[in-house]
Amino acid sequence: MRLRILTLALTFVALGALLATSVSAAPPAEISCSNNLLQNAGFEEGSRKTESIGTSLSSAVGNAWTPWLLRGDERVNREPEYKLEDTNISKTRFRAHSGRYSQKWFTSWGTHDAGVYQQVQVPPGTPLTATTWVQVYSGEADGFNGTEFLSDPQLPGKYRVSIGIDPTGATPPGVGAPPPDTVIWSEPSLKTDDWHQLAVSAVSQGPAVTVYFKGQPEFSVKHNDSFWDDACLFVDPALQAKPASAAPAAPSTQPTTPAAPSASASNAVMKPAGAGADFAIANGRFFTQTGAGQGGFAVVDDAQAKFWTEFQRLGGAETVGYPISQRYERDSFLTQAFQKLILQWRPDLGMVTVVNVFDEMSKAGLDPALLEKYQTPKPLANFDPTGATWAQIVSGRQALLDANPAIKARYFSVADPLTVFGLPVSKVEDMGNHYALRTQRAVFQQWKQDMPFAKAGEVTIANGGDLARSLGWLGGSPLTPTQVQ
Ligand SMILES: [Ca+2]
Repeated sequence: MRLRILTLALTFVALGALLATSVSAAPPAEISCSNNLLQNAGFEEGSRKTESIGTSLSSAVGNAWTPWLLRGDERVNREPEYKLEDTNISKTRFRAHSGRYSQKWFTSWGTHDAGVYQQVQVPPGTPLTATTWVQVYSGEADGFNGTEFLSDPQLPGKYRVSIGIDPTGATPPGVGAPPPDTVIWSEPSLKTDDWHQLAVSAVSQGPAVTVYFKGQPEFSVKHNDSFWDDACLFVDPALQAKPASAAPAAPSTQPTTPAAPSASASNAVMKPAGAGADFAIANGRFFTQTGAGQGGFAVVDDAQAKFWTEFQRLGGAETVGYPISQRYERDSFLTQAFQKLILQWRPDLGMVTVVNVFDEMSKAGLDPALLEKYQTPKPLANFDPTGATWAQIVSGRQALLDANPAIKARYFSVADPLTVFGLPVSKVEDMGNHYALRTQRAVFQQWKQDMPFAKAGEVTIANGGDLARSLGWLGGSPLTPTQVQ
């Protein structure tokens, strides 16, 4: 204890020297929210205890959000406690930006490097802006003025807050791990007490982006609390019309597409908005759409395997997706991962088979993550009748599609749905803003409302290969693109 008092006293001396240089940035214009892609953005839709996913304290986090934090010692990077602030019972100042609740995390006499995140599915190449309102209460003294608690200006915690977007949709591997290096962060704000808005912009690179909040006090004072409310993630077409540096709080560098080689004038396959070029190479084709500006992946026929022939036979990019890996060996078969399907060359058959990627992720224990992060229904257990023939199993499984004619029509829209999608493995489930049905190799989503990438009523197919990569199931596979000269 004596050591701690000494440490605090030294901290205060250092703080006094820093006060003179304290500055505050001019507040930016308020950014309004429309067509919010975040769930539970105002923290009014319930919370859950998070001990089961790795927090050690009795923390609770708003539904649809996941905590992240670094673990240090009791004073530096201490694990914060997460709570929903309930302004109906709060005796402090008004700590919800709107509604009844805000998300709060805090440490007492400790710093932290922590926050929450939420992953959102968007198509690659989508320009996005994320915003949130935040309020900070930080300092050594309680600062109670009779009606509310105010931050201590004499001995502040120098509590920095920022918002980030990971354009690749990556998430930390677990509680205790930092956000990925790929996150683009807003400039940290040091403002205390008043609600103010943070903003950051990015263009999505994969099938999802992840929105992060971060609180990071510098000094281990008594109060290091932050409150977060009314977040928003929206498609921001303005980002495409002006340079990145002109956008509010935009990253200084945007992903760039390498100079297209002359061959790019050849026939292009179907490509999503914002995608780069693909072009013919010997015995196949080279795709830069999934190279994140760092090159691309070849799909070719050679003496070992005929991925290019098979890619075309299965319907090309529309059905298979663009390649997201080099060739690699899995289960002793030569394998290549694409956005939608993962293909394995079978020399015994002279053709590829499609990996049952959702069945495999289920075996790997990823059903909870698939449900939480991608609203993928859990598979049915013991569904097929004992002793059923293959034809009876197929018939019974495909009858699950009858619950949603639009999803059923999309499933049967390909020539060989069993090969491309596999058997249905879930019922049609209501996921809030869409209905979802899971198959062995794909997830079908019918949207209830207009989305940036789909009209209300439209059915889209989640990219199984991309989800597998995002959840780490492709870990160890060669995912680095080949450079383009
Ligand atoms: Ca609220």
